[in-house]
This record gives sequence, C-alpha cells and structure tokens, in this order.
Amino acid sequence: MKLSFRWYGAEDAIPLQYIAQIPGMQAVVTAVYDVPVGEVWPRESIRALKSSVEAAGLLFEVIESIPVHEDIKLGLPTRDRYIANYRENIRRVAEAGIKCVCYNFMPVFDWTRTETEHVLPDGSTTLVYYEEQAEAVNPLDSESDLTLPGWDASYTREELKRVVRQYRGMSGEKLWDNLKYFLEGIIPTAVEYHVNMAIHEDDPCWSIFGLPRIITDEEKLDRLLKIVDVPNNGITLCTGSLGCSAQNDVVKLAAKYAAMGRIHFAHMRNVAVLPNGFEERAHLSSCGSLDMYAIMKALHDNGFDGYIRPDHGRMIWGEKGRPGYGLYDRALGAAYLNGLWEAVSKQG
Ligand SMILES: [Mn+2]
Repeated sequence: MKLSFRWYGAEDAIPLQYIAQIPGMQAVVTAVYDVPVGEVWPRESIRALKSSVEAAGLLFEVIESIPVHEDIKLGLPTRDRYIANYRENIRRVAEAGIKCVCYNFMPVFDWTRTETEHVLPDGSTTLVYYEEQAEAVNPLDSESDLTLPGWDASYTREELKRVVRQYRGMSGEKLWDNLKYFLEGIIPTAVEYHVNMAIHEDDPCWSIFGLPRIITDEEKLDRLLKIVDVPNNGITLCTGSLGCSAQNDVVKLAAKYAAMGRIHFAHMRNVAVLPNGFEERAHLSSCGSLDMYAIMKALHDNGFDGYIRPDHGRMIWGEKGRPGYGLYDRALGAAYLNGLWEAVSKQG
C-alpha cells in the first residue's frame, strides 16, 4: 500500500512539510479547486500542484476529485461537452503523472452530515449524521431553511432548489443509465492514459431527500464494475461510507474487490453505527463499529497495492480547521494504519 494524505492545495492551513513529517507518508491526494465544476483544468494549475507536492518529497499520483458535472448525472443534452472536458482532464492529469482519479456520482449533495462539530465525551469534536436532524431539512420544501454542513456552498439557495427539482421523479435506473453513458465516455481515455478511475461510494450509503443514490452496497458495486469490465473502472473503498450501514460487510467487500484488482484507493475511517444514524470516530477499531485490523488484513491478503489514506479525523488538541480534515487526528490515523499494515505484512 502507498500511504497518502488529502491536502486542499495552497489554501490548506496544513503545510505540506507537516504532512511529509508523518512517518511513512508517501503521497498527497489533491485537486485543482479554483475551476468551476465541469470545466477543463489549466495545465499551469496542475503543474503548480505537482511541483509543490514533489518539492515536499511527496508523490503526486492521486487526484481527489475531478467532480462530475450535474448535467452528466441528470443526463441533459449538454452532458457531451462536460464528458469531453472530463476526458481532457484525465489526459492532462495523466501527463502530470497521475495514476488514480477518485470521483463520485451522488446527485446534488456530496457527503452529508447533520453536525460537523458534535462534541464527544472526551471533548473532541466530530461529524455525525442523525436521522431526526436530516428529516427536519427538506430541500424540496420552499419553507425549509436548507442548510446542512457539507453542502456545496457555491449554490445559492434558489439554485440548490432548482437543481434538486430537476431530479424530482428520477429513478435509480435512470441514474444508472446516466452513469453508464458517462463511464462509456471516459473509461477508454483512462485505459489509453493508464489512469485508474476510482468511484467513491455514496456517503451516507442510502437515498437522501428522495434523490436517487446508487453506489451503496455489494450488488451495486458489482453492477458498476460490470458496466465497463476493465481494471481502470474501479472503486475507492471508503470504509466509513459503506460501513455506516450495518448491512455492508466491509471486510468481505475489501477482500472481494481487492482480489479482483478493482480497489485502487482506500479511505480508512471508523464510524459508530447507531439506531438513528452514525458518528465518525477515531480510527482505532475499539472506538467504532468497524474492525480496521480485519479490513487492512483483507486488503493485504488479497494483494492490494493501491493508495490508502486516513479519512476524516476528529478535531483534537484544540485544533481548528476544515471539519474532518485537521492534521492531528488524521496523523494519528496514519500512524495506526502503518502499524496495522506492518503487523499484517509480517504475519505474512
Ligand atoms: Mn471517503
């Protein structure tokens, strides 16, 4: 495995040198953040990212994410232009040495939580999702105040309502059709440029606000991989996204898809599954519902050689910053993942 760390570019409060000081850290996962979704990334921006990452002694091999324009997910006639742009972005990042691109296919709302600073008993803060809080916000209701943390702040409230309305009545099958059209448009380019596409599961892995969500469990992942059945059409195994549903056996999924050579990137995060939702917890197995040792062992024993990063961390030691993406708890997570990997490797 290649240990990596997400970094939000020059705007990120965490210096690359701090990331490089984490033992065993090999790579930075980042993106061009100042280009509107759907447009082509300037080569100068990609080059600038690459040179700053490499100057810190880290590899620039994974992009998270190249976002997918809403018109592609909606299947609008304008999608062909955005798919052509997506292909061009794959070519451009490949030319800069990128080997893996993470993306997701969630309508409108990316990761969704109901609180970003929930205080745990030890005084740390974390991201949580409680059903009763989510149910109090209905984006289709003009009277609702429509704010949950994590939503794309670039939308005005009216724009958000408009785009949600466009999905009204869309079935999961229609979204599958649109995903198929997208994959058939981009995977040949990924193959040609030796880039592994790694779709991220929907987070949380269930439908929210009546919007379809389709990358949620084993059956759906099987279906996704078969649409274009080549290694370059792969997944990001996000343990926290799949693991927030007790229906998903993350250890089994890690073993199965690693053995198939289809996991290119792994997000390691622990969550506590609750009757009314879930809380993100420290990475250690005993802090949440997931057996992180068993997941790492499943990856190792099935030949996984892709990138791994500690996913969200709590805010600890008084750190202030981007929810889920502080330095300290993710660095502790990285150290823990190193320990697990060393142990499973030496056990052979
Ligand atoms: Mn993730």
